[in-house]
Amino acid sequence: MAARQVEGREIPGERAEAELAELERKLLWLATWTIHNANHVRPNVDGLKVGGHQASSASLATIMAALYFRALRPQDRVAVKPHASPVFHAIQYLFGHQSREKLENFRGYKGAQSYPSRTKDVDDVDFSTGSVGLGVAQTLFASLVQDFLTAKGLGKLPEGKMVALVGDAEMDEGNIFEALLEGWKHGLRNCWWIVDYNRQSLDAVVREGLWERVESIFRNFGWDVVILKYGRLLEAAFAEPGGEALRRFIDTCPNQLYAALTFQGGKAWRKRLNDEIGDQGAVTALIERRSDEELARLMTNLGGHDLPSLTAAFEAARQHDRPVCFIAYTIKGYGLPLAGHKDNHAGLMTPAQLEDLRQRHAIRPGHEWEPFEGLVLPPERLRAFLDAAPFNAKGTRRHEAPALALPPRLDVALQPAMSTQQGFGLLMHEIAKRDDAFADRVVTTSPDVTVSTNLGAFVNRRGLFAREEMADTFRKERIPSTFNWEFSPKGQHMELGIAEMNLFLMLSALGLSHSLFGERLLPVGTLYDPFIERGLDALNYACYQDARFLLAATPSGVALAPEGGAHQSIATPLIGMAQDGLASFEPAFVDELAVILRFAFDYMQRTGPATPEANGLMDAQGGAAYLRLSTRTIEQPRRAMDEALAADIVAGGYWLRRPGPNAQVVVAYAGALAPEAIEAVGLIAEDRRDVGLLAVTSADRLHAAWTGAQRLRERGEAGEAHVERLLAEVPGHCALVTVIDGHPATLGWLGAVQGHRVRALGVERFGQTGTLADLYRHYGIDAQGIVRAAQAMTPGRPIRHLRAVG
Ligand SMILES: Cc1ncc(C[n+]2csc(CCOP(=O)(O)OP(=O)(O)O)c2C)c(N)n1
Ligand SMILES: [Mg+2]
Repeated sequence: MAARQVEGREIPGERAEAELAELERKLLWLATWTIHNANHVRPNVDGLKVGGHQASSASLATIMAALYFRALRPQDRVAVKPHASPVFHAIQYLFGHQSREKLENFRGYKGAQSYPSRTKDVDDVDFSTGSVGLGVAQTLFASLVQDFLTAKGLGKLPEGKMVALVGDAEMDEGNIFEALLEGWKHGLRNCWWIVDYNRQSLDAVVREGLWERVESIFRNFGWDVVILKYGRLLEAAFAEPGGEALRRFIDTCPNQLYAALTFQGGKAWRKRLNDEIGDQGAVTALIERRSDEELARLMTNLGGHDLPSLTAAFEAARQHDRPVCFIAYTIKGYGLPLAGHKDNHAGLMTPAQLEDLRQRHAIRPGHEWEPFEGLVLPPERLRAFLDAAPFNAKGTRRHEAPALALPPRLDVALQPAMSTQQGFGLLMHEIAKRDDAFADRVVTTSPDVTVSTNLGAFVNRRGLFAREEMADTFRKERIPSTFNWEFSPKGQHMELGIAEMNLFLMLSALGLSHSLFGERLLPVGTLYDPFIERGLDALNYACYQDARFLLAATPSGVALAPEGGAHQSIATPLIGMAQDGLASFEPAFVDELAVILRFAFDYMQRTGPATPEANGLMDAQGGAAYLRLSTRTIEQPRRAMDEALAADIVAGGYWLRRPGPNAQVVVAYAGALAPEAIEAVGLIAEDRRDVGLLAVTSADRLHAAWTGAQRLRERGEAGEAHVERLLAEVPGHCALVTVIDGHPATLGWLGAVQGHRVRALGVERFGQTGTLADLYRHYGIDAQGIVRAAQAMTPGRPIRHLRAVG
């Protein structure tokens, strides 16, 4: 076959099949050796064995060879099944993007990661994987982001395929199906999911006929389905006399039995085939024409292990932009003595088995890591082939995009009383009115709570995104409505269905746009705070990938009092503190929110080196931001926002009322409980001296910087955290009463900073319906609750404003 031109670069045609086959063998060896080395060669002090990689990697080696060495283009992006990470690292090693040192240290400290990681690995990982199902869905949302950029004429690169290598057991994860539905709504294109149909999961062999369910689901959602069941050897055998009987045997053979025979090998296949379909005629002849070894090879020549079938299927799919699900039949542990055994997930080859494999791959001791050791073709030819592989032609593929200039302040007209949610809506509306690149790059998204989280005004101005125009029928019919729900390619709001997993995966894809596609977007997602927990793993995943986005969660705490416990959030402030990659804030007032919002848009775009060791904060590197907001309308302070106050708000707290030198009590509050804290301080102040009031805008940042400062001092360096400076003013005998509409542990640690006694008030139990006043009283987070705590903590006469508890 003549050489072909692909994107101006000549790549070899049929001639290259030999190279491809050799490198596929090499991947199997390198992946297997990497794992073996990690278990048997490198001193393993913990005695921890690497489970789950050897057999899983072997399952995907052929598919990955076909993809990376032939089918993929530089603009394509891939999420690799977690346990195929050794194969991925081996590919990058052959391409020259991974070091031998890191492979030798696979799963070790700072070695190649067990599961491909965008942030921890050095070898050009497109999407991290690990928590099964998430990487798969991530490719779908990345396709939608690519479409968003294309529609706006922003895509500098040719459109790529967003590819997921999916373990068949991953299909049990519900988030995949939630994503499918969303993809269908948005007219998904350019997305390939390749199911590694080895019919095995971690514990078991999968149910019969799973592929039929999978096929019909995908077809229902408008995907092409390509089933790669038989390799070319099998197809040729089917064409021989008696071949139809062989095909029938395979098609009706239960998964368990097929796996067991694969494990047992050629002799077992011969016996079984002769017993079941032997006819002393054509079928028997077909079987007997083959040696045991040939028979074993034939029977395991499934589509997913057949390079020509795979490359042809990928080539055909590249001719159009429809989403494609490939169901590739494979064998877990293919090419290894573990092949097919139902317990092989944690299986590891013994040293003796490894020796046998070494001999079969012609690897000399001491030459295990050499890229072309044991291969037949000359190294120059293999190197030339790797260099010419289209995927690798442009080297690694991380992009960068400059930060967008932000206005010096974000402002909004303050009303005497308002809620942070209302303020958020107004601030976003002000942004929508702007005529600059900053406003044009904001992308909002929400899981069916756009209007109820106050994004409506932004969306009215900036429109909803769809690849094709769609008019708002209510508007066309002249039916009055507050909201203009028009879709167009110009729109900047991605409307999602209710699934919160999809929200976070969408934010993750939008928030990686600068790195994946070279175009910076400023994603803003809104949801009800309690439903963060529904999408928590996807939020964690987004942060793990270092996606940059802003999350506005509202309402929060018991603010939705009449809706009951199902709509109230307790744990989210602690999630905000504990989640790496996410700076969390809980402002009380709208002027604080304006400062924080401006900071968050800046923080999202930072690209400096990681500095958490130095000061506990990620202020050079930046990250995502989470604003816990409220629907509660509260009185707003009238004050000038000077630079010092703004800096304190971003650092996490400031004195609303400074404690005097003899202070007996300090009340520290976060968020919408400001009025209760202010009222309580007024009541306490009549009977206790010098009472202070500390506004906490970010427990997360206060805590992180405190930890950082301690670490610095332990190393003999200077460091003082903002919270240490704030509390240094408070006399040692003074008591702290902290209060938050959330779990009390969020602020309870404040007592440890300078050794003050502390009583932490908050919500610990599921809520119930009621008015806000009812619930604040019920949880003891009303002014009386705060006064009661203050009295119990401090000596002196009874506080006269404390009512007897009835
Ligand atoms: C959310 C989540 N749950 C559980 C696991 C543990 N786990 C890792 S792989 C796996 C199943 C693997 O089956 P499959 O996807 O078919 O891949 P194969 O083992 O066949 O290579 C499980 C349960 C995980 N990584 N993530
Ligand atoms: Mg499997």
